[in-house]
Amino acid sequence: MTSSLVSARLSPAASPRLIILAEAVLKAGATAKASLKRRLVNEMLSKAPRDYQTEIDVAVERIIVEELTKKFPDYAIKGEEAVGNRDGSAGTPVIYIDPIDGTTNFAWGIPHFGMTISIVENGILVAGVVYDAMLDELFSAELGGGAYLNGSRIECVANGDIENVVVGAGLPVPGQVKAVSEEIYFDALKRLMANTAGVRRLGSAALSIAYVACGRLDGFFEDGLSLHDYGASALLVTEAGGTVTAFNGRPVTANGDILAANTALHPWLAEGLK
Ligand code: 2AM
Ligand code: CA
Repeated sequence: MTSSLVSARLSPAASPRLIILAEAVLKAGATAKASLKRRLVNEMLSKAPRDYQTEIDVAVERIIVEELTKKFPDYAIKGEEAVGNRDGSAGTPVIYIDPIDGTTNFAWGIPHFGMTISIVENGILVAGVVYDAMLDELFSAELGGGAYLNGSRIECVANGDIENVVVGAGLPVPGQVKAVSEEIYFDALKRLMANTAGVRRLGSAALSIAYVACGRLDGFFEDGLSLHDYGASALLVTEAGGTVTAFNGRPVTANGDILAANTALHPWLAEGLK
């Protein structure tokens, strides 16, 4: 895809480096899409119980790393699969890559996974892309530049009408919930089932949070995420006028408990996680 075709899918004011992130993720997306199929457990690596890695997680990260290493020779790289990780000198920007977010979906052949890259500069998220290769949907955002889906500006839908919200949430594997007790977490899910229009467990935190940014979900929470998973999408939500915090309503920490929602709904969701 030529640079001008890629640019047409971003903000008209997209920086050259956002265009490079988009080009890299689109290129890698073709490989991921073509490789989707049901895999058996003995065809994968288990990084930990219930935490899988397919050969495609690695191959796709390699494609992204090769592109970005050329274009950003002095940036640090932190990929989830550690294919080409490198440190930068103090103060250099850091590129975070999650080649396949929703690896369990991918490994079972379920066509819903995100591919995501973000840039953190001086500790602040400044740019990010999230790509759904199956639907060819490219989400992108830059700090202060708004959030976009395939070249159209997106915004959270300010809907706090509890009976008529749809909320995404992680259904945790054992040990994933740490920010609150499992009892509080499961009570929060029950509260959603009892009061809202529906709860969705889509299986990719990156895409679910991107869905909050464009209003397909009113809110989302999951514990135990890493910056690789949520960085780009968190920037999408804040640039789309939404709110992203830890479960307790304070700034997100390295613990990775993430509560993203439109601003009208966020306080009600935070109340349920107390
Ligand atoms: P991943 O696919 O890149 O591992 C699914 O619940 C979401 O949580 C995905 O975005 C997944 O990212 C993330 N996640 C974080 N820790 C996980 C774990 N231990 N097991 C499964 N998914 C995990
Ligand atoms: Ca992953």
